[in-house]
Amino acid sequence: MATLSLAKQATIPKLGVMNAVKKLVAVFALLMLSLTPVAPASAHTEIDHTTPAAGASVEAGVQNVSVVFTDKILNLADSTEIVISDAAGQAVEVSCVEVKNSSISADAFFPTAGDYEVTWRTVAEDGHPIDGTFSFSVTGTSEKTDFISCLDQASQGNVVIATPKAEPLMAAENTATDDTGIAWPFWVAGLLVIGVGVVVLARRKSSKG
Ligand SMILES: [Cu+2]
Repeated sequence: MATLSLAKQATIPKLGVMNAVKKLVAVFALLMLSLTPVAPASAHTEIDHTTPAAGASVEAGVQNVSVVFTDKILNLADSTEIVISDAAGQAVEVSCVEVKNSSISADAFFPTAGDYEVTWRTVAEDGHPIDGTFSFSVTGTSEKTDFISCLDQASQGNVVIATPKAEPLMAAENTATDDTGIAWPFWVAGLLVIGVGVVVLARRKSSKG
């Protein structure tokens, strides 16, 4: 028995273990290369700016609320939505919702001071659904006198009226999110390779001692 185990040890030279570790590192590097999305010639659509700006303070009354993207967004049926909620989570009435070229825009009436959150979703020109939220605050108070419905403009040109929903969307990210389907296999593969590496090193140590 003792001789067998000794013979076994002798057949695993240190160099072999080092080569195995090197191979694992190489495999990991290849995995990283194949799984890391290569930046395409045209980057994914991102937010250029919003109005009001995130964190900004605006006066009570009618305000235009918009999300302007770096690229065109797709004007598909029911693919775009913008919901403005007050601090209590109640949806604020919006009007004149437009999806045009690279922006989502709506008018909203803000009667009282407070914090408001804008939740939006749309589809980027490359077909990726994108969504996000941003917040701003309102100061002062205003009477609802100058808020005119723009619903009549629905049939004009490429203006689309998105029906605001009472419930804000579940998405709670501050920035535009893209498809992240590539992230989890990357981490699973990484952890697997690290795990195998640890086992190999542990075996090497135990074979030494
Ligand atoms: Cu994209």
